[in-house]
Amino acid sequence: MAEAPPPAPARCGVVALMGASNAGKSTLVNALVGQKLAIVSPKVQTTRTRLLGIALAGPAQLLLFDTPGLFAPRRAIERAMLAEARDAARDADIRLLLVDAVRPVVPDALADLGAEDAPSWLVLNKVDLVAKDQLLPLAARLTAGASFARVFMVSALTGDGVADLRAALAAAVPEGPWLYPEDQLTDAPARLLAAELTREQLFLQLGQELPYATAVLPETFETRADGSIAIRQQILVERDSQKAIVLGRGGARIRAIGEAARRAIGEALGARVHLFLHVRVEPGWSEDARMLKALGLQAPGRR
Ligand SMILES: Nc1nc2c(ncn2[C@@H]2O[C@H](COP(=O)(O)OP(=O)(O)OP(=O)(O)O)[C@@H](O)[C@H]2O)c(=O)[nH]1
Ligand SMILES: [Mg+2]
Repeated sequence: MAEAPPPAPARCGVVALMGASNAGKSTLVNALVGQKLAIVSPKVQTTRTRLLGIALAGPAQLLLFDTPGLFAPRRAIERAMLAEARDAARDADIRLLLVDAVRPVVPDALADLGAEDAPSWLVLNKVDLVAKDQLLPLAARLTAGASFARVFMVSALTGDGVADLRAALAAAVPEGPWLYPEDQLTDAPARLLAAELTREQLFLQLGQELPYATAVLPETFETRADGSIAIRQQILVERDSQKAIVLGRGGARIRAIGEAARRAIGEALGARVHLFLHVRVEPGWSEDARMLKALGLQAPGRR
């Protein structure tokens, strides 16, 4: 038998996905990993914490940080979200600036993100929605006066260009041993991913403003003897009136949210899931350092 060629040296690096809210960062992390980890919605400010997605590409392990979209923060929770994005950028080997090709916004905050020594790549996303002849002028405008090492055009939704981007990242991250086992896709525990999937339904099923008044707190997560998983979560709202809307007439809304979340969690965990949701009024949770910590966000000023 012929001897196998020597294996290529292992590579491993941190990639931070940055950009305006709604640019498609979470969709792209899922596409690069090849599995849904990060929640996605048509509303802005869906992602609240840094989420690690782990992708494999040949000899490379890519540690992809999905981050909250950048915007001018007002509430404590928003300052904590911005800090999450900044921290991810600081630790990165490569920063991807994701720009929605339909609404090409580059947040001001990206000018002073630090880590100037890490190369930044421009990724134009949602190219499925834009005529091809508009893309080159747009890329030229965005790169004028900026120092992007590379430019990519992708559709995170259709997967167009994603394999090229993954391969380029794999070739660009430094040589070094993999930091996670090869079958690990994220460092987030299953109970947190499950809470995020419930939060995704709040974003998808509630009106424009209400999702921002809500959070999902994981309570218990138990595997039963029959292999099914029983999950209890609290949905936090700020006021009684919001609780009434989340419950809906005769409890119809919370049932629909619970049913969709239960299905999504079951799919993600590959198990039968029993989901118990409890809506609790917690005035001022989004300003409460203790509550933000329980939700996986460090209160700003404490880091
Ligand atoms: N047509 C199209 N839609 C996309 C593409 N990528 C993302 N979207 C949609 O854009 C919306 C926002 O996507 P997200 O992945 O949640 O965006 P995000 O940048 O993570 O947003 P925040 O977490 O709020 O900062 C969703 O409705 C996605 O389905 C794409 O390539 N093409
Ligand atoms: Mg997101």
